[in-house]
Parts: sequence; C-alpha cells; structure tokens
Amino acid sequence: MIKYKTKQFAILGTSLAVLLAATGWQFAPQTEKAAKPNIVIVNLDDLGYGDVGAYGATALKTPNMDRIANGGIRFTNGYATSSTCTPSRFALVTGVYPWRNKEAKILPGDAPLLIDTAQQTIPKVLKKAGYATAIVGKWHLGLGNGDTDWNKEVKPGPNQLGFDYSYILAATQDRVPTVYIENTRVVGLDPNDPIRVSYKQNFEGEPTGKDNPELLKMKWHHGHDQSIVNGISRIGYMKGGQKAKWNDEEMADLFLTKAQQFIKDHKSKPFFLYYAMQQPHVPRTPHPRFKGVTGMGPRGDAIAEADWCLGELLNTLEKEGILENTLIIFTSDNGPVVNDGYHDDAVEKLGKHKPAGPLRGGKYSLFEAGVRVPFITYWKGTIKPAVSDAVVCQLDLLSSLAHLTGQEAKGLDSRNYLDVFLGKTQKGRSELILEASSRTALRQGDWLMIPPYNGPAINKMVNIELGNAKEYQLYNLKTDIGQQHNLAKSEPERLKKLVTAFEQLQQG
Ligand code: NG6
Ligand code: CA
Repeated sequence: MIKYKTKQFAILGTSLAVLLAATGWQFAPQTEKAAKPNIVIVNLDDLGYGDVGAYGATALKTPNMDRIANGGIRFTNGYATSSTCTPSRFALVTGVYPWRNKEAKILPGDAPLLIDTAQQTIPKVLKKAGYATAIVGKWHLGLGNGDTDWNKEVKPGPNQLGFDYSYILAATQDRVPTVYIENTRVVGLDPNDPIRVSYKQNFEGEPTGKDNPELLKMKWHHGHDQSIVNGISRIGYMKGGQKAKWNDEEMADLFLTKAQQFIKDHKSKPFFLYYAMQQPHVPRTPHPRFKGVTGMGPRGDAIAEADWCLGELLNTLEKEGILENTLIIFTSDNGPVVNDGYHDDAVEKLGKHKPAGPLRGGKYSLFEAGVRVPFITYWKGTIKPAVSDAVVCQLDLLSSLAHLTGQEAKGLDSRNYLDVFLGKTQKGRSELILEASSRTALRQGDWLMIPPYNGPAINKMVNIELGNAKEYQLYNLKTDIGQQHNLAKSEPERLKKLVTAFEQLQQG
C-alpha cells in the first residue's frame, strides 16, 4: 500500500517537473546549484600566517594559494581554535571548543577515537544533505577503542563519523604506525608480517634513532628518537608491516591522487572532500622534484609542494567542469614552527622569511601566531574577491556549511557565519576563545586577553614564546598586531570586562 502511494507521488512529481521545465521555469535546478555546491576543505599542517605570498611572504612563492586568495576572500583574522593539531581538528570537525574535552590534546598514534560516534560532525551534516563525503590525508583524532589491532579492522574512525571514504595517516608523519589506512584497513598489509605498535616500549631487536644514529638519513634534534622508518626515527615503536609502510617522499602525490580520484568519481553529485595535507609538518620530506626549489631546505620545499598539490586540485576541478560549483576553504591547523624536532636545515636556511609574518609566537603558543592562520574561501563566479578583516574561525564551519546546504544542525559552539564566509558581510565573531595546550585566552573585538599562567615563557626546544606570564596580558590587535604592548595595567576597566566575559563563556 505504502509502496503504491509513493510511486503515485513520484509520478506526480515527475510530471510536475516536466511541466515546469516545459514552461521554462528552472526553479529546481538553480536552487540545487546554489544550495549544494561541492565543498572542499583544504587543511594544511603547521602552515604559518606568513608562509603564503598573499599574506606577505616574498622569499617563498605560493602561486596557487595566492590564486585562490586573490580570487576569493582572504581573511586577515582567520583562526584555528588551537595552536596544536588534535584540538584544532577536533573543533573543525565537530564544532565544539576543544577545551571542553580534556582528551583533546596532541594524541599518540595508538590513541582511541576522540570523537563520540554519536557526536555531530561536518561530514554527518553534509551526508544528510545528500553529499558524498571523504577525508584524504592526516587524521590525528584517534582510532579504535584503545586496544587497536592494526591487523584487523581499525575502527571506529572517520568512517563511523560520517565519512563515506577515508584514506588517512593515523596521527602525524612523525608518529607510528607509518602506514596508510583506507576505510578501516591498513593498506598493503601482509598477514604474514603483522604490525605491532607500542608507545611504551620497543620491540626486541628493533633499531631506534637513539641507539642507531648510523641508520638515519635525517637526524633527530629533540624527541623523535624511537622506531626508524625509511631512515627517519619517529615517535613510538613499531614492528612488522614492512610492505605496508609508506614512502615519505611520495606521500603528497599519493594523497593528491586519492583526492582527485574521489572528485572524478563523484563529480555528478554534491561531494564534500576534507583534504588534510601533511605539509609542512615534520619530518619534511618533499618529493625529490621539489628538492631545492625554494633554497629554504625541506620546510620551504614542502610548502612549494603543497602549493603545487593545491594547483593540481584546482586543475582537476576545472577539467571536470565543476570549479564554479565548488566552494573551497583553505586553512591550516595551527601556526608555524621552524625546528620541530629534526635537523632539517629549516633554521639554517630560513634567511629573511618569517613563517609567522607580523605575528608573535608560533605553534604551541597562545600568542597570535599559534592560532591565527591563513584562511581563504574561494568559489569561482560566486564569491567576489575581497580581503576581509572579520574574525572567523574553523569552529564555525560546521554550522555555516549546515546553513548553506539547508540543514538545521549546529555544533555546541559552532555558529552560522555563512554570509561572512561568502563575503556578503564583514561582521564576524565578536568573541572567540583560543587554546594552546589546555591554556585559554579570549579575543573580543579587537582585543585579546591572556590570563596569568605558570609555565615557561619560551619553549626552548622549538624556540617559541608560549604566551605564559605571571600577569594578565591585554593587547589591542588592531593597533598592535605583534603584541608588543601589554595594556592590562593601563586599561583596567577593559581588562575586567574581558575577564568577566571569558569566565562566563567558559562556564556556558
Ligand atoms: C610534539 C612533537 C612535534 C609534533 C607535535 C604534534 C616532540 C618533541 N615533538 O610532541 O614534533 O609532532 O607533537 O604536532 O615529540 S601537531 O601539529 O600534530 O600538533
Ligand atoms: Ca599541526
């Protein structure tokens, strides 16, 4: 009975559509196009505010990033929620502030899935709107239930959070297991050579960076002295899985190919692609054809490689005839670091290049360079080129994309700023809480308040100011982007106002 009725309605619907088409009324297809563009989020790993030409870099050339920055909206106040990867990505995917989840800190490669499978996520929202969804690249949000056997199905993970397709590295390029995982399975695993992973102790007979420096092609500077894979020692221990181990220099090409394939396979219906490039995180291993192109060593060359990947992605969208029906959001998970644990010439060959641009601090920092990142929206033919000073945050992508695709969904902290992302207004967030290794600060309007924190002022290993001070800090970011003048003492009323707002927001 129900079946019969449905069929009747379907016939009615079809006749209506035919009738409307015959009268030249193109309501349906146009709405479809406007509301359901393909969506691609390109999220780089540790790319700094000053690493992009359009953001002021001169020594480093990024023609493809510049192309979308100049042809779309270049946000000057675009933020990640956190100055490290896991919390930043947690907020992007779920629309929830990372400081609400105590486990949202840099995860080891064998950590369990950080996100509850019942939780709202961007891919779940878009799936509801009829999108095909995929993640290609770096995950770093944990996998499994904490006792993962890498030789079996590795889940729950992205496929249980709304991604139809996943081709990922579990954590970071410098952490074991150094294998790709495609839809819950380790790629290329030989059952006769099972993988074992431990973050506690080494497996008998396995060389390490600490004990066998003679086996290394890239020497560690701090940390990174455990299992050796491809001549690079990593964080964590691993045994077996020889055939499944990735080739570091081919990683960018491989992720690009997977991203392009997904686009080609889904070009006829709306798709969402989360393309999480691994560059320029350590170990920086650009393909040999990028070796030396920037004169800045592997860090610069890895950025040039990432820029090329972006260009190839744009070419694919163009060739498939869908560039004008694709919204691209380009950003980075946290700010830059030059020496993040390997001797890779990044410090020696930096020259005059400033990865943080005019900002203070860097990765791990509560100062601006930790969290303010390149942030670009590009939609050929729809978004008018502009520079926007509105405060925008990755946290708000979930609600904004939900709104774009006609969904109600919103994450706990995510708000709809679609009009800002599309350039219809420059009225962005008025308040935003920023995080760095569980420390938080408040941006309100042009002002930034950092409460007192114990802890070192500088992380000497990476040579970055962390933002810790015994006293309150208050900066006017409009007149003092480099955070050189602490106005906490001279503006007591304003400080009080921000402290109160900060406390209320964190309780809410
Ligand atoms: C740190 C690593 C660093 C990097 C970072 C995670 C050491 C000494 N340092 O613990 O190299 O891997 O974690 O970076 O091990 S992130 O971008 O994924 O947050
Ligand atoms: Ca990162």
